[in-house]
Amino acid sequence: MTVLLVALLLMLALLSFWRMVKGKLEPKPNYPRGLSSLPVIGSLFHFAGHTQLHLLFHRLQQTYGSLYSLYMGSNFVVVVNNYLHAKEVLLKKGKIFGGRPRKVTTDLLSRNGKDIAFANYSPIWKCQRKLVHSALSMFGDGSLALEKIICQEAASLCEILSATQDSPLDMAPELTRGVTNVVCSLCFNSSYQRGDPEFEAMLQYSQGIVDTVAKESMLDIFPWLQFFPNKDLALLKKCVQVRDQLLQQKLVKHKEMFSSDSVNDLMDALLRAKLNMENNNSHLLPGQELTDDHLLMTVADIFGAGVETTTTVLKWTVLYLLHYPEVQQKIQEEIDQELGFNRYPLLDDRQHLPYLEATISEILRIRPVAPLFIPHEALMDTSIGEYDIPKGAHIVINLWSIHHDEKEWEKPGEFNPGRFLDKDGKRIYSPSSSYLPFGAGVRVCLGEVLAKMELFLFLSWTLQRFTFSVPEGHTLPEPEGKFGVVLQVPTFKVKATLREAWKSKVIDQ
Ligand code: PLO
Repeated sequence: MTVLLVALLLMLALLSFWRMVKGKLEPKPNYPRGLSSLPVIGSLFHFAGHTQLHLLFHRLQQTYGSLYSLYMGSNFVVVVNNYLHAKEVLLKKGKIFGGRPRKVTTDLLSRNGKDIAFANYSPIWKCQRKLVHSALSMFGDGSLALEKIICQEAASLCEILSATQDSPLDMAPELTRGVTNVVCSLCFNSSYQRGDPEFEAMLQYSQGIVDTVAKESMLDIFPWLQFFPNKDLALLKKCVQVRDQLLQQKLVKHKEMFSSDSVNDLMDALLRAKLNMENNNSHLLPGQELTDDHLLMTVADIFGAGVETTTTVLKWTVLYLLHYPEVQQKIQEEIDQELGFNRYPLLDDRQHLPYLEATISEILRIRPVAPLFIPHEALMDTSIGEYDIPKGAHIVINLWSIHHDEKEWEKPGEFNPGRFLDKDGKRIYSPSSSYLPFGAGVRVCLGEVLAKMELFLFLSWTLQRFTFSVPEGHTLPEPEGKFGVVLQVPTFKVKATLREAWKSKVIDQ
């Protein structure tokens, strides 16, 4: 008996010794330095009172360095504030970091990730992206059609500005309608008139979605909250329902009118691809077919992204022009010199208007559309720099920090379009690689070309004809954005004054 006991004790001692040795031989994973955390809530107590997450994450670098980790509830999150690490995640290891964390709000928005922006990396996702990419180049970049559509919308915006001239105007809905009509032509081959009730409904639901989705809210951190009454969740559900009804109507109409010989918009292109895939069903694996849900959610993404992002940048630009009238004047002088007053701007003029192009680049730097992008998820154990990253970690890339890095940008807080110009002021270039307004890698923005076309045309058209200023009795709007899925611009009014040379002219296209 005693022999047995001694043998047992000896075995236990050996086992623990072996474990200790093994522990020493196998080093602990070297995770990025972490914020302190508590069970259940994780590191959330560091966030108390902070709604501007991008600014908080930027500031935390002072204590924790540019790459650090924290717990959002029980999720392990790595925050990347440096562009070299960001490029490692997005470009070098793009596929490994190509996942998206599942969230209550984005699952609701995208029918459990059947869209592009919030869906995981998968064969069907790659197919959706490819389809959208080729549709965009078919209707957009490759042809003159889109340029014409944007110019039409820019002209209609100018008409509204001249009709409301000199009286204070909230430009937001007007800009949104212009941009919406461009995306509407692309997606559905249709457009909205001013005051169209469907457009008003769209404005409302879209705002509701922007206010509630993907902003690291408690609902996303603690998914069980969805089973309790929650104001944000109720609003999101209502808005998604309105959006889905509108989309469903469009799908039904497109199906009725569909002919594979005449593909006029993105919805037609997706319908054709779906039919083609069904006809060659030998290639279809279960769970990999393009369903109606995939189709609707893809269009919803392109539509939502197309509207919300470009409109936001246009609003930021007008806001900054109010703060910097000298920049506005310089853009106008350049337009006057290169184009004069007898013709309207075209895409070909981009190369001749470097100061306007530099202004757009600077706006995208100083007020990035998505300051934290959309979080990525590591699909396997991997690393960033010298640090280990476990499978399932959420990666938040802080584009705000990348665009405000003092080692990369001179006085990053200052608005200075000139930084994007060579010393003769004739050519646009990026003085630093710490600049990723459209992201990079496998999930790079699909709409970059379209967005740049729209920004250039809307701004050159309006600034050729009008000067923006703060209306009498109004104050300059603060350039503070509100953090969310996009960095939201405050509401403000402008006075648009028709420039001297245009007073005797009619705006025609
Ligand atoms: C904007 C509100 C819409 O109603 C739905 C929508 C769809 C796609 C989202 C977009 C919103 C916000 C900006 C997003 C875009 C996909 C890619 C883009 C997140 C929520 C960015 C900036 O990454």
